[in-house]
Amino acid sequence: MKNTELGQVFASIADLMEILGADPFRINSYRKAGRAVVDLAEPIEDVTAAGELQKIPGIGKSTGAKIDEYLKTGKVAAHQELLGKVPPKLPEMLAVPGLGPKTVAKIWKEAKITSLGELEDAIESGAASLAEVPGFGPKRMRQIWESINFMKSVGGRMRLGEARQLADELTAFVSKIPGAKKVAAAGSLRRGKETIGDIDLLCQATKAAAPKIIERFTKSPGVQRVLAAGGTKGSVVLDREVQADLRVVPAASYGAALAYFTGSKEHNVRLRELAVKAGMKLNEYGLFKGDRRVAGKDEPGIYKALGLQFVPPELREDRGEVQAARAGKLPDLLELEDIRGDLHVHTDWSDGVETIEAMAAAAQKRGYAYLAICDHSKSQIQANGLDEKRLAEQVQAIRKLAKTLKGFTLLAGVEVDVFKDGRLDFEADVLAELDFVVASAHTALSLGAKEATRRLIRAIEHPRVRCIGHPSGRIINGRPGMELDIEPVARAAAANGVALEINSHYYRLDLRDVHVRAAIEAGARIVINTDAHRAEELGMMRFGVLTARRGWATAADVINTCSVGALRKWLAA
Ligand code: DGT
Ligand code: CA
Ligand code: CA
Ligand code: ZN
Repeated sequence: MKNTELGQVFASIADLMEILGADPFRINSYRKAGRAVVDLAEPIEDVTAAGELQKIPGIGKSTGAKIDEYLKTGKVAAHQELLGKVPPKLPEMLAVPGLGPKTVAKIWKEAKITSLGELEDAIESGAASLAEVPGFGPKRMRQIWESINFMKSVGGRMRLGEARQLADELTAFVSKIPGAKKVAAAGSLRRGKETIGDIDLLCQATKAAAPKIIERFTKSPGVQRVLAAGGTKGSVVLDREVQADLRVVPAASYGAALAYFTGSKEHNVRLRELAVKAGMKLNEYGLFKGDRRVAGKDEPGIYKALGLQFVPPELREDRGEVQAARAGKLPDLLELEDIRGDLHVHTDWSDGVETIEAMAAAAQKRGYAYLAICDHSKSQIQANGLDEKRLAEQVQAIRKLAKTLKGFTLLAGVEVDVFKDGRLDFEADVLAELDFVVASAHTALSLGAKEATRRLIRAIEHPRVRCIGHPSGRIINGRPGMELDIEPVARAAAANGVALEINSHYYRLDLRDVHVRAAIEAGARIVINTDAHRAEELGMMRFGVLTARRGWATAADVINTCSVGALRKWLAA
């Protein structure tokens, strides 16, 4: 369906008209048409084919004709004409958070700047032409500069853990506003995606209370600019140039809105198709049979009325979950509470900040049954990696402490470096002294798929290795890491009793979701570790679990859901 594309065309027409100084009334009619198309529950193609375009509020004769034209030719001539009237790279400035058409017009007409690159140069060099534009004081310049940098560094997307933090703070704030009943984060954040474009919050309240809630929301701590504040929706830009939207909805449609704004867009499309087939209509207000709302107050009710199992948010990516839910074959996903221990943490023996005792105590406090201390090996010089002698001393210290701990198992392990060719930083007899061996690549991470796969398989085939740590070595928004051919890696892991790690740190989340699923399908076991370098980082486990869920993992697929007894058995095998 072409609703989103068309919505973008109309939004672009409106932006260009605004830059060119057209009649506000006409600009507004295109914005309205754009929203109407995007908000439409049915595919725009179907509505057009049924000759019902003009019935949509917000679509007039002229916008209707343009929809027709777009569906026939894939273009809108008037849009092309407008594009021809501005410098070709001018529209790219509109992508900078906080730069709207009016500002872009000023920058272009008064400072003669025609692209993002020129804008950066002008700010950097303190160009007088820009400083003379009204409204471009030093503060505004700095804001724009920060926006551009943020956009470039992370492609405008922030890491899951960072977004979670901001969203939790906002949610807590909004929950305390009088009249706010339920508050929840929706969008990609609720789905646990590794990066988040913007934060989507939902609040249940009466229509009467809504404007006041929006107004208070725009004054939340951390708000830098207010983009919009209406009767039921507010949009703000937070300190780190992240956008957050709050929508206030009544109780009767809270579940429908939660489902709609949780997405993904593609999952929503599948649900709507099912609804249409069943002679119903699904949108953010509810599931309707004619004028009667058959579901909408809660999410489970919607799935049920569509004849589906409840689909957990992490699965809503249109990766076969709707078909599975229809057949009653969704996996029973792993939960955070299923995790019984962490098998990869660091201490002050290498580059961690806490003692062995402190890490063990923190793990016990979390209710874990076991913990494996896995500090770095000798070639990790900058991380104060252990040589054979210090490793032996550490093993002694761990075993001594372990004897004193009641109802808790402390394992002596190591995170041994895997060299470029797949050999390890320690000899087999050194590794034989340990309870658990994590093998990780920390260098030469730009290997192509073939070499990387060979490298990891060689490490997997080492008789003492039981886990491959952060298999690709990527850093989200930092470096891409090695390309893995996950299937052969997972098959080798399965054959050799090696678990593939999901590293829970939100900088890594490695294995990533689709690799988790492929690895499980190839028969491999997964282990979810935090790689904590301080006690509080044990809390990163939640992100690893989200990633596992996005990879369709059940508790049985994950080794550290086992009891100590079962873990010991697996280790001995
Ligand atoms: P993000 O913010 O890029 O990380 O990804 P999302 O999934 O949070 O996307 P966002 O913020 O654009 O929209 C939130 C949800 O709203 C999205 O997952 C599904 C729903 N949604 C937004 N636009 C559309 C649309 O044009 N059609 C449909 N069916 N759903 C939409
Ligand atoms: Ca979002
Ligand atoms: Ca959004
Ligand atoms: Zn580590």
